[in-house]
Amino acid sequence: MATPPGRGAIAIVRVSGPEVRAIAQRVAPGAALQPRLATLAGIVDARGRRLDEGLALFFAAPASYTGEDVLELHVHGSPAVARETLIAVLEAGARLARPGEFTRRAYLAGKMDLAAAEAVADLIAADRAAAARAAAARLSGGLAAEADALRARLERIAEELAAAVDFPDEVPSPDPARLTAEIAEVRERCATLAGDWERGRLVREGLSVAIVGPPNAGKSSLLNALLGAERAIVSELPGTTRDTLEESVALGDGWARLIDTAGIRAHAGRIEAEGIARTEVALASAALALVVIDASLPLDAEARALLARTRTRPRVLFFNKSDAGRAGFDERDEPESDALLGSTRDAGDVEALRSRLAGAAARGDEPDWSRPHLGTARQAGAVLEAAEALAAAQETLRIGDATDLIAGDLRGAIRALGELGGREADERLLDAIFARFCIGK
Ligand SMILES: Nc1nc2c(ncn2[C@@H]2O[C@H](COP(=O)(O)OP(=O)(O)OP(=O)(O)O)[C@@H](O)[C@H]2O)c(=O)[nH]1
Ligand SMILES: [Mg+2]
Repeated sequence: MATPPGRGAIAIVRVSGPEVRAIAQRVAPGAALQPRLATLAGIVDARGRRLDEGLALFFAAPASYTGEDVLELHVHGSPAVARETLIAVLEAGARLARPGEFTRRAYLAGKMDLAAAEAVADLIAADRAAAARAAAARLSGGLAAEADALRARLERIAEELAAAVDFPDEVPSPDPARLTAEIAEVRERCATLAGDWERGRLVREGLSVAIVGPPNAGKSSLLNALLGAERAIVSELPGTTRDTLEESVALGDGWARLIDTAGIRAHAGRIEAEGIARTEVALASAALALVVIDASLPLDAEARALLARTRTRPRVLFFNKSDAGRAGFDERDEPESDALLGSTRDAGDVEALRSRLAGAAARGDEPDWSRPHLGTARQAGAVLEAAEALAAAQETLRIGDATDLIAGDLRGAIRALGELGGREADERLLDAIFARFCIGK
């Protein structure tokens, strides 16, 4: 099924492979299998019963999405008709596609590189316009071309080095200053890719905000207030939230993923301690910390410790429960002078906090999607690996070691860039990538 389950104007069943013509003759006997021509045809099941009248659209190999013969049957969008059509196609000799199998075949047929295939999955998964724009720009395959170009430059250097080692009398040793400059240029391009990836992350995933603070400070209440929904359990008992809980919320032009966490305290039971460990992970990986402190109580050692250790990172401070007092707020130190004082129960206070968060979310502007950019953590990992290997090569050259000693690092970078362009993908990697596709793609 190429269309989602449910009722709609049309439903599309798609078949790909060498048997497509034979299958078409069984399920849509009247269809003219002329490439790219939609014809009206009766759709029949294995017993010859007419299921529907629909459009048959045929693509002849290799000019199709998968590079194989492809047939699309467009039937009326009733779940029953769609299902019967699918069964008819299966009875005629097809089998169900595995997740992402159409795109996997397209990749294996050389129709697209791996980065473009991953962009297809991202495009389908995109739920915001900016994320869709980013994925759509990657369909054209600029990333693989960029990776190949960088790889080719490194390969030239590696060959030059090898020649100088193999034929020391004929081939002069390459000039280290020139090598350094060339490697620096490739590394620079890797750094641009990595930088765009970080900025693009904000667009794709939203700003990640970890709501942290001592138990009972009102973190879950704040999550609910920002969402406008009673999503998290709130109670007067400290230690209510045990596990992290994540919800998305629109923030000005951008959006954020708010992560409610278990309150941090030293003496916690076993389950609560496990929750606090998760809080630490959330805090470490979030772009922004939203630190919530009970303003009505004097600052205790734990609150002070949390304030101190979040000073060096992007954070927004909210002293809560202002309706009950402000002793803690008044005791705060100079680095906390920009903290907000308010209450989760006051709509105006929540709005003030929301605009403070929106300021942080908007700070990331959309990268220029027209230049090659990374789309997945896997690709970012490959770029970082290449950049690290190049940095090591640069360092070797800087301390004046023999130039041929950088050959190993160059090879590492070449391999990583090969992976980035999808040239060195093995079965396991392909399985992992295509597993996140939906069935009909
Ligand atoms: N007076 C007052 N009480 C509040 C305010 N916000 C939350 N509370 C109360 O504080 C208590 C704790 O709220 P929670 O939101 O569960 O606090 P938490 O930080 O998530 O707590 P843990 O999950 O246990 O770490 C509840 O009884 C809330 O009703 C506020 O602005 N003013
Ligand atoms: Mg809570």
